[in-house]
Amino acid sequence: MPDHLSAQKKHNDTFYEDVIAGLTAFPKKLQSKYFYDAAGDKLFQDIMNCPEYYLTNCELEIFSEQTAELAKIITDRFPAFDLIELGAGDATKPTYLLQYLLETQVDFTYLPIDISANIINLLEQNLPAKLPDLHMHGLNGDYFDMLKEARQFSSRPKVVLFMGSNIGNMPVKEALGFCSALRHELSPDDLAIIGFDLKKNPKTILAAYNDTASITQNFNLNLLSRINRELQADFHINQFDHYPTYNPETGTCKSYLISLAKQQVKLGGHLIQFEENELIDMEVSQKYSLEETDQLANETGFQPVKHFFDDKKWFVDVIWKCV
Ligand code: AVI
Repeated sequence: MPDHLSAQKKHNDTFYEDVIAGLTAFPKKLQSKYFYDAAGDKLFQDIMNCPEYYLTNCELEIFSEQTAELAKIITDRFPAFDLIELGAGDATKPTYLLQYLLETQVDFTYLPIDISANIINLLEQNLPAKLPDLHMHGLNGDYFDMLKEARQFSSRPKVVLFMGSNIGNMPVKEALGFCSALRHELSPDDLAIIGFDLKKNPKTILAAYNDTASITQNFNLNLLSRINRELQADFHINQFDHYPTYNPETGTCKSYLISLAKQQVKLGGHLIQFEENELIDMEVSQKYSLEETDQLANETGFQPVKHFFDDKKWFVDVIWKCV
């Protein structure tokens, strides 16, 4: 079997195994990393344009209005470095930083890492047209495998970007493990720039995951459509409803799909039974206080250097130094 086909098969097998494990567990659970097929990517773009979904604009404001200050923290420390972005997406936000670094003739290489080959290909096609002087090298694969690879071909100091509150899609314990693992791949004095969505008025947070145009609902339901299509299941999509929640005590925002009837779903050799009102746990989007982000740094081998806020102080990009 050609390499790309065997990689695709392995991906499908893992997807199938994860879905079966999740839907035979109690409570039922699906992993939000599977939201992002082509339709899911498009729906997420639409979410980012929803008036209620403030996160993207807040972080865009930070990167577009405080670019020089952000750059200075890096360039005061390193004359030359690698700027590594985890989960690069379309690189809209870091483009401000990339452009500024190029204009000020800083010596750096941009290394976007993404699990999606499609995203890396698009970046390699599109970014050189926007930023012709940019040195870039896209890395397609798992974050930590690719960080290891980056270390093998370059010994320059590393600045790792992990934006968009992607860290919020991990439960707090997993975020601790993630930050420790990230620290393990870096060297003393290297930097990490991480975007956290901050605790705020609970109604503002809940509205961001409960938009009036129902795009977030469709984003969640799209995973059931994907399972139908890719794993030959027979979910009746209109028999499930989106139920977002936010707990202001813990900062945990969670989305569920609720079965509107007692029903069963065929999936491979399995028959999955749903009771009426039974839930599928779909996604966590954890919110942090500033103190909690500092604590996360201190517990995982980093030291907070600076906090960059948007005007409303709804979002923070923290700069952490490896100790
Ligand atoms: C990608 N991630 C940070 C988004 C979030 O806010 O948790 C995904 C998302 N889910 C629903 N809306 C947006």
